[in-house]
Amino acid sequence: LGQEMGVWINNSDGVTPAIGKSLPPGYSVFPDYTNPRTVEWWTQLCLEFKDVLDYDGIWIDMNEPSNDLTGQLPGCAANDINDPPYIPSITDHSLAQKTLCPDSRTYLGEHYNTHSLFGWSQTAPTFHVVQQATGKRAFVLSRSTFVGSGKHAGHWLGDNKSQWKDMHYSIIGMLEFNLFGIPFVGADICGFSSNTTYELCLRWMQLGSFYPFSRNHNAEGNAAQDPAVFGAEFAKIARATLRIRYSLLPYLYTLFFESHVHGNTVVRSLMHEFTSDQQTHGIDTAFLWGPAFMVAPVLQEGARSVDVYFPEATWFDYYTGRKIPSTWHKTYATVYAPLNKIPLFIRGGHILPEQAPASTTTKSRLNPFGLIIALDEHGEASGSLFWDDGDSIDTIENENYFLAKYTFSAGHLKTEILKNGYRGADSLKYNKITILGLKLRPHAVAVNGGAVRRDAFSYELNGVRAPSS
Ligand SMILES: *[C@@H]1O[C@H](CO)[C@@H](O)[C@H](O)[C@H]1NC(C)=O
Ligand SMILES: *[C@@H]1O[C@H](CO)[C@@H](O)[C@H](O)[C@H]1NC(C)=O
Ligand SMILES: CC(=O)N[C@H]1CO[C@H](CO)[C@@H](O)[C@@H]1O
Repeated sequence: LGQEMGVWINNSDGVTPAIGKSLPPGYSVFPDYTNPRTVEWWTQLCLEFKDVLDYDGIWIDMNEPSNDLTGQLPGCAANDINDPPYIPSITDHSLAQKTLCPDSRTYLGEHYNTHSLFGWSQTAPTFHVVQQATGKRAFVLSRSTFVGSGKHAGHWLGDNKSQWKDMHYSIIGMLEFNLFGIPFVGADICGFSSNTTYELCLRWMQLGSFYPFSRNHNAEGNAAQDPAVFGAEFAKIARATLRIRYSLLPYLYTLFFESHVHGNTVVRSLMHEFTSDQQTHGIDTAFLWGPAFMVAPVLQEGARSVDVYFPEATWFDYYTGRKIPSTWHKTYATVYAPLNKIPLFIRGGHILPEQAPASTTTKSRLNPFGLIIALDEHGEASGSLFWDDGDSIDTIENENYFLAKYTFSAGHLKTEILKNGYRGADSLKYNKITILGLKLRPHAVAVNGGAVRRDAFSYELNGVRAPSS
């Protein structure tokens, strides 16, 4: 059909298709998504494929476009466009390396000019056809992206290796892609090529639990690396870390709402939040979810502690809720991180919505909500919650969502409903409100003026827990 419709990238003659080698077993042609005819062809095939396999989303790969040969058959002609005066420092010093010859013809012009747009041009049509085929919000994952791709797809950081330095680089890649406007990003957890090890994979499961796009992915022929394969202890640790991710999903989802509407980053560097603190500028070993949640993973083999930099702010240990001593501010502090723990911190001044996790989000989204209220030095905090049905199209444009703003001040939590357009939120409850950083002993708690029973709240002062009576 593609041949009949003339949708391939052509050789420089403009009529014969470029033939290279992508995935095995045979030779490949390369659809030219800059051509409107190709979009028609692709749309038709994706719609038909829905009847073969009932998909929710489409993962588009090898779309650099990637080719196992240097240029298509029989190789690139010697001319100025294939061998321009300047070639960046790339493998084989050839622009055709692992792709097509620069003088190949696409609808929008020579491949020399459109190469970086191959993945981008495939992304929007894929997004639209997934929505057409499923009637739901599309999930598209693309290996090749360009400016603007974030509107239609997420991205994984490509074929990394199961090695400690690649795990570290993944933080840099994730921070960069958030600046590029492609916030739904992550690397292949435990590494893609070569065999992983128990400890690397465990530390990567912990870090990867906090990638916006969180996926353990392996190359064919490697030793298995899924979280169940290393035994019960490993599985228990991976499960615990993933449950933290899933319990904070309402916070993460709200950050995605803000990114979608205002262009904010979802994951950001410490520099992004503490710009005037020069010591934060070089930090690529820790990162934040939005303004308020710091992840400081272990990135070295054998390490059982992490040196964490705490910018000037109130910080709480996520696990204990205890305040980080102010003597640790603006300096690196050594934080204990045994194999079963990834250091996590909450920044005072912020309110994070949470929800009890479950094995799928279909189930967890019915669970009660909670709030983590982390107070700043003035005893204040604020935050918000965006909530909708999770998979219908254009809920923001159609105002089918719930949006609440929380403020805590002088011992009072106030919730303002800014948008009340999602009926599914009506039946949801809060069952746990955690306040970190209270300076005085709470004598009583009231909700909308009505006293809360003494056995429904407990508190801890100076590390001593007062039993609920
Ligand atoms: C490629 O060649 C086909 C004929 O094989 C033609 O229909 C199509 O328009 C050509 N496309 C480009 C971009 O040259
Ligand atoms: C990786 O593990 C697989 C499966 O256990 C094994 O066949 C392969 O030889 C290993 N590769 C290396 C480089 O050790
Ligand atoms: C070997 C390899 O391709 N490593 C890549 C893994 O992913 C990071 C980004 O997360 C790249 O920077 C590496 O080049």
